[in-house]
Amino acid sequence: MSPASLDKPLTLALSKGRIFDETMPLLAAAGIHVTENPESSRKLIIPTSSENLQLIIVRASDVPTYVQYGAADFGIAGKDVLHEHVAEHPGGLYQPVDLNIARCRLCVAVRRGFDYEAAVHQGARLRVATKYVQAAREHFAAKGVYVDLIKLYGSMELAPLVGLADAIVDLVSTGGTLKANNLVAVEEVAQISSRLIVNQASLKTRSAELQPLIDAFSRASAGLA
Ligand code: PRT
Ligand code: MG
Repeated sequence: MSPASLDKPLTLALSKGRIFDETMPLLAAAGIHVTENPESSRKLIIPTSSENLQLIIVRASDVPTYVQYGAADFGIAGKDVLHEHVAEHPGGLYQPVDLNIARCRLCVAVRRGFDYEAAVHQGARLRVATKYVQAAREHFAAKGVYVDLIKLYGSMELAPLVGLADAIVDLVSTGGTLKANNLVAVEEVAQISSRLIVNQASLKTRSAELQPLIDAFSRASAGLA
């Protein structure tokens, strides 16, 4: 769990796509600019206008791992990803700020026409496909509903269409993906946004460099609440 070595710039772990895009204004508010775009450049280590800060681009679900082990000093990850990560690997991550970016909802969804309420009411054992096994398990346990969870890594929307599952637990933002696949959201599991996460050792040994950035992100994101 050691922090990145002291002669290196601070390292911020991000995923490309919406989290990268929505983090750029927060960095700009801290006076930091990024000229390279990870969508077009294949670089995984991206410099910034600050000599003391570099970005690394990793899969969204790998961000907590890089930060927990100190390969990145800090990072930005969705609460969906953090919840699953922390359940399996508790400790080592400080989560100081809800950045209010990449907002969406974690929902239960079923095929249009499937009577979810009736199935739950009758105590039917539901087959639920999801990438968010931990959150799904907790949600259905709290409702007292028996489920068989099937772990998937993507394209959850397909599962009810081909008979793999009765329901899915997946992220919804515009609702366009559910609609295009003839699915409907029947329950909200959680409201999701992304949090800043910080390696606990880095926070102690590099706080003079980290704290001003944490404060700037915090101020900029308060405007998005
Ligand atoms: O894509 P990859 O497999 O590499 O990883 P990822 O899907 O975890 O990463 P990414 O970049 O897609 O998402 C990063 C984070 O953004 C997630 O962990 C969430 O916290 C957040 N976020 C916000 C979302 C969405 N909105 C979202 N809509 N993540 C995914 N989606 C997907 C959703 O899974 C569904 O397939 O978009 C689809 C639904 O979108 P709508 O607009 O059609 O409802
Ligand atoms: Mg994705």
